Amino acid sequence: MGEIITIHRHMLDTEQKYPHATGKFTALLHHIALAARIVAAEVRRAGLAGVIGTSGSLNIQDEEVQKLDILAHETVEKLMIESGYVAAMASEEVPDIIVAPDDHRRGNYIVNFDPLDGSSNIDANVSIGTIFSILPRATPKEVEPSEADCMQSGRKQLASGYVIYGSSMMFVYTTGAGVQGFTYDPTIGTFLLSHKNIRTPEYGKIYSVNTGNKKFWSEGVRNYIESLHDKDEERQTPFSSRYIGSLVADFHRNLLYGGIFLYPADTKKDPNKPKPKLRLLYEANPLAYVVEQAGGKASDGTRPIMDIEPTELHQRVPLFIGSRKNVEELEEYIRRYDT
Ligand code: AFP
Repeated sequence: MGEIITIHRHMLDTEQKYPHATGKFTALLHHIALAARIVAAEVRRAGLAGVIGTSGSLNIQDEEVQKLDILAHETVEKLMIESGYVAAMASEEVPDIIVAPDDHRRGNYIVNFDPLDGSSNIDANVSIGTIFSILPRATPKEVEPSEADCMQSGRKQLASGYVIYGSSMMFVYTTGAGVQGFTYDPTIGTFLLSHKNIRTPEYGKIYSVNTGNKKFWSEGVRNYIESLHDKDEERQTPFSSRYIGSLVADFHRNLLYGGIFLYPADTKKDPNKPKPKLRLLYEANPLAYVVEQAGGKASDGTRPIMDIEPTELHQRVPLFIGSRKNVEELEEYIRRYDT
């Protein structure tokens, strides 16, 4: 039997060694893990409690909101505020930033999160997840936190990660010193270190993309995907196609097995203006930090995701993420055909 390391012990032992990891930072991470356990309980009870299904309203991305999205959002928001370590938050589910009350509960960290990613999969019992990004406060303490605090580039992240509610629940995160994965043990009620220092393969043979959008992609992306179907021993093609439609689940599988996840911009809605779908602050940036820390790469096709200076709170970006060499190959196709 290997050494049993709880998430609590790991965070205390490891994170305290880093300059930005104060006790408060570690405690904030604990509150995120706690929020995940509460959300997981709701996800598991969903069928029984009758909360599955759409609530009928639209979120600010014009997508149908499901009840669990709202529950997950409220759980994360409440725990972050009650932790006393957060100044402001941005969530996929609300149009404006959430500012912590100006009392003992206002801290100095910023948390951007997608409370329940892949929620359109809930009814089919497919894996879904929570994604988070932790930043330092950008504005001085003396002023009210503002959008500028949430709209920082990915390079400013202090920590990021995700929780996956799948056949088992996992908490995967980085604070800039590698990527650690913990699996929840329901018999003792805690996360245990199961995936120490995750490294993603340099090159993988899986590609994940919604090929239903193929006609609406750029020539570079179309040609790249086509090339993955050809037989080429050197490139190890044809690749295997795997697409769940739940970013956390698709990303997590590729992180472990190697490959590339793509959500390119497409002209489905406007033939003259390619539009991306995924959000920079609480989807692309946190996963980009994780993948870079695991030796992989995240790009919008021409530049690293984490170098993008945000211009909108709910900004969308093309996302190409996974094994380093796969992402570089894709970038080469974009350079050759789209620029
Ligand atoms: P939902 O949270 O609305 O289900 O969106 C999920 C998501 O943002 C991301 O998790 C998936 O990778 C992507 O959308 C799937 O989008 P398509 O259904 O357009 O392929």
